[in-house]
Amino acid sequence: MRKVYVIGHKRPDVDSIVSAIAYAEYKRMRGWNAVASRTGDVDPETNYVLERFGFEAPLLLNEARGRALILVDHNEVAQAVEGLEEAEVLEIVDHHRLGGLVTAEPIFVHIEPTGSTSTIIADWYLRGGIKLSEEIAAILLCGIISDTIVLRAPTCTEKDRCMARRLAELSGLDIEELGKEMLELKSLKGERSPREVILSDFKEYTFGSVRVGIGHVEMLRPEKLVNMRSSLLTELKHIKEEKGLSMALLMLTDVLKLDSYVFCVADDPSWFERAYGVKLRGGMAYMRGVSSRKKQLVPPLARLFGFGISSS
Ligand SMILES: [Mn+2]
Repeated sequence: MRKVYVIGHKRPDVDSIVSAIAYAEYKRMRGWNAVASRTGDVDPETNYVLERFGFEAPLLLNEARGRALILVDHNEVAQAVEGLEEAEVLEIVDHHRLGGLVTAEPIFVHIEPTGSTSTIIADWYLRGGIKLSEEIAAILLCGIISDTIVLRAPTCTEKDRCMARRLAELSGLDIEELGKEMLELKSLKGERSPREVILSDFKEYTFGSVRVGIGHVEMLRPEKLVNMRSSLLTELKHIKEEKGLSMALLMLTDVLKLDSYVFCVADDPSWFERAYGVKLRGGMAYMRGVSSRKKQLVPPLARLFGFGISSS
């Protein structure tokens, strides 16, 4: 039987890794030859989740040419494994904006604006009456907690809360306790070099002909990093040039206040204010009530630059 690789985005986070593991398992129980995979190293938060609940990191796939794939937790080519254009995508299960992928065949797509991909997969397990082990329930709960900042982010929906409660029951875990441990581990990202901070969770987006990169770090006490703003801005500028981007942003979210410091380097300095209605001061802005990249930083850019969908 043909092997199908279930894979999340580059620079994988907890949700990307655990969705791949749980959905591959779900597909295997339905008779598929599915293998959980990843493209990139696991971060400390993910590593903690895998070790605590007894899972190996998914198979590392640097290149996907000629392979059959199921994409979880992303659907944009710029965020996907190398060689995607020459791979066959069979399914997409995701909670992000549609990012322009084109396929040869009709495929199964499920995109739902939930707080995490783990929420969608947990729902399928529970509704499909498929046996959900304590361990899979535990890692799916971690996926929800990690993506929704312990159910507090503006992306968190009633469905996320409901799934989290049920998964907590099934795995015997306490959501707040687990959340506290994971937030501490997320904050470790803030102790790296400026380059590692920016790239630890860096996603690229295409809006027509404009390419934008946005790094996101969620942490306790982001002021520690704001104090090194000039070195962060210098490094952000390097990364923007290296990757040939028109604009590069770095979002430092305070996970207790759910506000963010946003750093910006752009070809046109007026883009930021036009998109967000906030003025940059010394390359940075403090944005109150902003903590979601996909819901609060990306849509204004899509509206400013256009979507690049041809109407002909
Ligand atoms: Mn996710």
